[in-house]
Amino acid sequence: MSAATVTNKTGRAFNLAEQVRSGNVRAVSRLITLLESQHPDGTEALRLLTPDARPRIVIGVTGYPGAGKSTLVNELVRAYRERGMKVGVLAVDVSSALTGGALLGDRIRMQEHALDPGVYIRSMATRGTQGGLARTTDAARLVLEAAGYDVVLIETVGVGQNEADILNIAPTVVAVVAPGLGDEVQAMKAGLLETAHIIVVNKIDQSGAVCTLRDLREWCPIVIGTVATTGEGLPELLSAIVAHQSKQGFASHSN
Ligand SMILES: Nc1nc2c(ncn2[C@@H]2O[C@H](COP(=O)(O)OP(=O)(O)OP(=O)(O)O)[C@@H](O)[C@H]2O)c(=O)[nH]1
Ligand SMILES: [Mg+2]
Repeated sequence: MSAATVTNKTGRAFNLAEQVRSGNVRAVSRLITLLESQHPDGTEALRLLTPDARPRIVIGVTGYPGAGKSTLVNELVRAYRERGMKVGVLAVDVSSALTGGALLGDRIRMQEHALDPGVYIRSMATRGTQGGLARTTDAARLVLEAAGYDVVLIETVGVGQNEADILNIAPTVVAVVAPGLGDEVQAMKAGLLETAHIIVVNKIDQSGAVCTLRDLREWCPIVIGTVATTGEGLPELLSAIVAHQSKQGFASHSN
């Protein structure tokens, strides 16, 4: 590689890193795309993004397909925006078996925030590689933090390896279940306990909610009932997130 090529490459990465740092949304998207395709410019730009010392809130939202993760994320975005914080959302498609429909659905459910310049929403595919969620999502989180997002919310379907991966990325993990799953909830219990710091039983407007709540509370210390479509239970969830983060020693500015 000639000296000119090296300089060119470093120059491009440097410019991109600068733009990201200034909060340029297009630069953020471009860098995440470069990172997804493992382009050397992306790797170099990421290296140049030294994390700053501001405290960030990083929350993983995992759980069963259709349990209401995106609706809940939408409500969390609203709550943090009301506190004047910039919010980044990474909706991670973890399996090639999932169609684009799920991601489209996520976008529609979060559409009310689409025109808000303080909110960045990105769907990401991990191409089914093991550890793909950890690598690319963590890099995207760093990009968002460098671009000045105070809160990063990561939505992923909780299946298999992804459950463990999300713990490496997000210091606070919220697992979402819906009532009436019966045996499925039983089967999930062990996984939930290992993965999640906070369990949300969403859709408590539906039958079976009391039973599911009671059942899970015997197992898990923090179980919160919500109706994501109306915002019921959101204040309790936000308090639980703050409590968990302060217990972990994270400075919290979400009050
Ligand atoms: N009745 C009721 N419906 C809800 C509630 N929360 C979400 N829903 C509905 O449940 C459906 C699925 O919600 P999503 O937020 O897309 O669920 P998700 O977990 O993100 O789904 P995937 O990303 O496809 O796994 C939507 O039709 C929501 O409107 C709730 O608290 N009560
Ligand atoms: Mg979703």
